[in-house]
Amino acid sequence: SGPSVAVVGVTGAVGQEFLSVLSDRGFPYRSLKLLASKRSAGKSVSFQDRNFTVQELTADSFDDVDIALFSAGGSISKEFGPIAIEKGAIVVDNSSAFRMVDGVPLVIPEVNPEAMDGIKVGMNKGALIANPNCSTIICLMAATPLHRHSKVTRMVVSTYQAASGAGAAAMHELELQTREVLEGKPPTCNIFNQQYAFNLFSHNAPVLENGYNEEEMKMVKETRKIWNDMNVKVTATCIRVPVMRAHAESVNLQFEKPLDEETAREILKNAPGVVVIDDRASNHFPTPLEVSNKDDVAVGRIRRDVSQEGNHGLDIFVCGDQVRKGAALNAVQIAELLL
Ligand code: 11C
Repeated sequence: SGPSVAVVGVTGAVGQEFLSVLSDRGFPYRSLKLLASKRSAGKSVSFQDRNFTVQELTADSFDDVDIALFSAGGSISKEFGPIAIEKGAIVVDNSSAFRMVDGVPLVIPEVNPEAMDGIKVGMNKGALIANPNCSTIICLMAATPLHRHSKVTRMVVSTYQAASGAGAAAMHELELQTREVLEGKPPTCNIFNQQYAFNLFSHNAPVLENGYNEEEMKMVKETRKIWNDMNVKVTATCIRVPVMRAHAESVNLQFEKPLDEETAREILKNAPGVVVIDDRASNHFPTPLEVSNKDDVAVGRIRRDVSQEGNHGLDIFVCGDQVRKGAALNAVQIAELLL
């Protein structure tokens, strides 16, 4: 029993993680279809002690599909998302293609589940729910519980983003380059056009007219949509660092009403999906390695911003697994809300 589920882009880093998360959470399904490009069609994937054959994604793939989890890039979502909806499927889309479209819910289940109210399997029509950008999800998992207590008026984010955000090929290139550099060889630069191992650089998303890159503007726009607050001031600087699969973010928050650091720490300790790692005595704070393959987002370095009056500002440091909470887990949690 349960819905019939399709995974689109199953051979990618997030696609593979969809399978792990579905299994870990015991997601109920009556059938499972694994879809990918023609290149990957025919491959065998083992899942829950069964072997599945990857099928080529075509316009006919969505007959009888209730929930389609998409993570195959924006152009595939744009082409096949509307087809899936037309066939009555509910699409949970990990790409940026539809996030900012009016009427498309952009959901982090711990933050704004109400945005998808009324969308359920069995409602006899298709729909699409967008999964936010991973940097936005990880940031808002920590910032929202504080924002609910004392409204955030301005947020300044600096990211330290892992290879996984650019896909499995980028993860492979980081590993390869690390080996090459240690062996004194010139690093292979296919994905980023510059040395990644033992280096860091501005996020690879295209730079826009205003000098921000697309990743930074996603954080600005998606935060406003998720918080349903067009006035919140957000600015971001996004950097790619040579870390495998978890993003770190420094977040500076300015509040309308005072919020002291002790209260903030208590709020975060009680927030679902958040764990506080904030041990000043032993200098132990969140690290990408510590959150890798974990569901929870870790928060630490919780401190009063000394540049602001009284308790109107806080600095926090957040780490979250980009492939898991930043993508696959969040999407599967959305799918759970559909049941
Ligand atoms: C990264 N967040 O870490 C990006 C990748 O809008 O879903 C995903 C881009 C997106 O590089």
